[in-house]
Amino acid sequence: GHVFKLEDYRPSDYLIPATSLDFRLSPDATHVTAVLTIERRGGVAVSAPLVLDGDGLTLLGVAIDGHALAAGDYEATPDRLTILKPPAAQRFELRLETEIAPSRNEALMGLYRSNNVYCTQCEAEGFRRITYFLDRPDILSVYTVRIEAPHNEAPLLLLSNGNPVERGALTNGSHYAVWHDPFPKPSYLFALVAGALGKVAGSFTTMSGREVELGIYVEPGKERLAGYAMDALKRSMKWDEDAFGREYDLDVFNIVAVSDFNMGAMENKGLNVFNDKYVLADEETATDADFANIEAIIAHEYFHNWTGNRITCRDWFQLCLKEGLTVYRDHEFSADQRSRAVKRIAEVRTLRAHQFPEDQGPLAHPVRPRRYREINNFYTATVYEKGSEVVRMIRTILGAEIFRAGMDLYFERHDGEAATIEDFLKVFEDVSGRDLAQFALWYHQAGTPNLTVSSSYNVAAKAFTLEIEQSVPPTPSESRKRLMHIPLAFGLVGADGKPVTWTAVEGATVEDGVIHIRKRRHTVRFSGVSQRPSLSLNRGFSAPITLSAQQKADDQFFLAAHDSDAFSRWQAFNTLLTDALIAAFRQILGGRQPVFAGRLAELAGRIAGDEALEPAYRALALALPGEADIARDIGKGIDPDAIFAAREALARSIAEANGGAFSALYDKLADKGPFSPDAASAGRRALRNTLLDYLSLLPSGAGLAARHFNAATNMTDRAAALAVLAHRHSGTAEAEEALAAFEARYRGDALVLDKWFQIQAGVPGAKTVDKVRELMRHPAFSIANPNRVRSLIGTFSSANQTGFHRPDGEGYRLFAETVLEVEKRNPQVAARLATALRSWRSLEPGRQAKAKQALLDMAKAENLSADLRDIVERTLA
Ligand code: B3K
Ligand code: ZN
Repeated sequence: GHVFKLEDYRPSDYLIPATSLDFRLSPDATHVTAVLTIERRGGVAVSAPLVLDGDGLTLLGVAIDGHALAAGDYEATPDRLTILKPPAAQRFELRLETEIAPSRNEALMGLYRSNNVYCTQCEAEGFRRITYFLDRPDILSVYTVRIEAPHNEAPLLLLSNGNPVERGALTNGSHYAVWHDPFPKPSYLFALVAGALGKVAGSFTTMSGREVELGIYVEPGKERLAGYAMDALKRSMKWDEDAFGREYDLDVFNIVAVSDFNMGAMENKGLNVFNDKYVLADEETATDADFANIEAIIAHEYFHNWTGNRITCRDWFQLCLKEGLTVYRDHEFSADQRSRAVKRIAEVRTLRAHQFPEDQGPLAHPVRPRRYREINNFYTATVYEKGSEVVRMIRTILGAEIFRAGMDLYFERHDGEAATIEDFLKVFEDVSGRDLAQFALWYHQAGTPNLTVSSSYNVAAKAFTLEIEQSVPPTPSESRKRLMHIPLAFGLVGADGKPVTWTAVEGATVEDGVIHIRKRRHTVRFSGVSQRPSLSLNRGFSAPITLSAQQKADDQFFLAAHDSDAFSRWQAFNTLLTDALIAAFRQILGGRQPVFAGRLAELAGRIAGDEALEPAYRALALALPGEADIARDIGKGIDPDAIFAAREALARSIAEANGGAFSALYDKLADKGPFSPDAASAGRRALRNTLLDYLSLLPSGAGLAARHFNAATNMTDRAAALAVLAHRHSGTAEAEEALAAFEARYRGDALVLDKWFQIQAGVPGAKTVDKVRELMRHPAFSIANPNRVRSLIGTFSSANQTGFHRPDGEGYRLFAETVLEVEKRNPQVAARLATALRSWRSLEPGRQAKAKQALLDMAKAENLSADLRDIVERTLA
């Protein structure tokens, strides 16, 4: 396939200042008339052909300025329309008629039908499946959209971007609506929705006193499940005014929930389209994690109105300009709405679980890539999550006030434009007077930097010295790396837990608790240090790096109990757990029984019972590193069965040492009073469910989990108990009964049954492959629905280490078969699934060979889509 390169960017010869679309909707033959005002850019030769993008289109007619074109005046294929000799006038009107079949669109890109509702998904290149266009983000156009549909096809509702202009009934049994969006936007932000949907209405008064009408549209009958999303939307609108001075700009803001969607949600101007999983919630059907995700994704899409829509991207290489920045904004929002410390720990866990393996494997790419074959494969953890960390580092380096001034300048300078990462960095250079050239490598260079740190204390000289060395491991096509600017937040902690002071420092710039690493090696010497401190490093996870610190276990234990930085305190305990797990893994491989230091379980007990700590924090601290986390930290020669055994052994040793205390605390934390999804209540449930997980390992643990399941009054507790039963007591009567009860209770509720699929796909061990095969034949399963596929196959391949990596390769075989089956309909979802094999080279040789075979089997399949081919070939390279 074609390789797109950043350096090949050049502005288009033609612009499209205005676009008028007329849809006559019909499931099998939707008629689209596009009237495009085309403008030749100044200086471009009159002879320059106008080349428009298409994708599988049927052209019915083409006219310029009212005259149908003759056969020799244009060339049309399903994927391209070339106007060979455009008029000499600088401006002309191009009229196109195309016909499309939404009902047969299973790729869920462009215009499709979900549950009898027409909807669109245009990012990144779906608009060209609707009409021929200059389908690139730097072509900004003002859209007017008319939608017409028979009443029985799309009763009630006809929506598009912008403000409603007009609507009415026609004599032929159809009705129509006209929408106008005054803000010029790229085609990827176009949206249309039509169908029978229920509405939840709300309103928001903006900071300047304008009234905005809010609408959330859901499947009729599900309106009462949209209340939380509506509340999250209002809080998001307020927060963006308070935190960034950003006001909403249209008269209406609509959100539509659909049940077939390739990702989480989409920020179309004034008309966000959501996967219903991220809208619908009540305590009976949604977990606390679901509530938190809904809040975060509603916020994320809303925040795109400024970071993405008002200021968009010049080209798709700049994707992180909108995504990394908007993730940063939604992280800050959630931190303000909930607990900042807990949110930060959860973010870092996600980054390490998803971005680190990407950065350390064959799919590694810079936050701003320079090459792609299929842009849909670059909506990655690197672009999103690492992209957010890079913005966070800018704030760390400049300070909150200058950062805000930079953001203000960004909005002022680039409103209405399609911008670049260089534009973004320039505003911060301009407001701060600093040179960010070295910092910019965070955008340009792939790979997770590592810092090796050792420290020494000289009593006589009262000097504390750090030896710091940076390295960036090589990544595909980038073997030599340049030195990065790494803002390393730190603290020196005294024996009383208080900060240790120093009088002078040399060897690096140190400002506001941050050491600025810019060279390969720094010897940082603090003088006037009156006692040997414990060293707290990368506080708040100030930089997305790995640390190889020669820290004594005693210091880690001390920091795990006393560090004033909540993140680092969590990190210290997590590092102790990881070290113990890696040692146990090696003992198991060596045929020995793992042994754990008693003080680890003791500290776990102390953290669990520490009333000074938030319950949510305690829950996160007690959650052992996941099997994939442990595998990543081990790095190579991975035997998932040995990792599983090590983790179970540690969990058991913690449970056995703390049984009585955990049990008492478990009883004390039982929910009293009515359900509330707020962060504090969710934190108590999280802690109690974490304790249940430990207690279930003790005698009569299955009975306890079954009681928990039966007594549950909300989905958080019910799903947690079901997971404990299915994962730890698989095959027992208690587990079987609970699974059956859950299925019976939620029969007919596809979104909730996804949890049932997910839990079963996650059951550790060799038997799960067959169970997954069986569940694929369950009436609630559908290979055409992305949520179903992700719940069953996605969970199995990315969250079940022992099941997926079954030594005989049966898990990989099922996986490869299913990915190919999915890809016949939906290449994008198939390609995303396929990334589950990205770390295949870190497996032990036997599994490695079988995983490779599965990749080769996929590679040689016939008619492979560009999406899947790109992932499979890069993974094998
Ligand atoms: N911008 C969309 C993602 C589109 C993915 C296209 N393959 C959602 C978001 O990040 O907000
Ligand atoms: Zn986004």
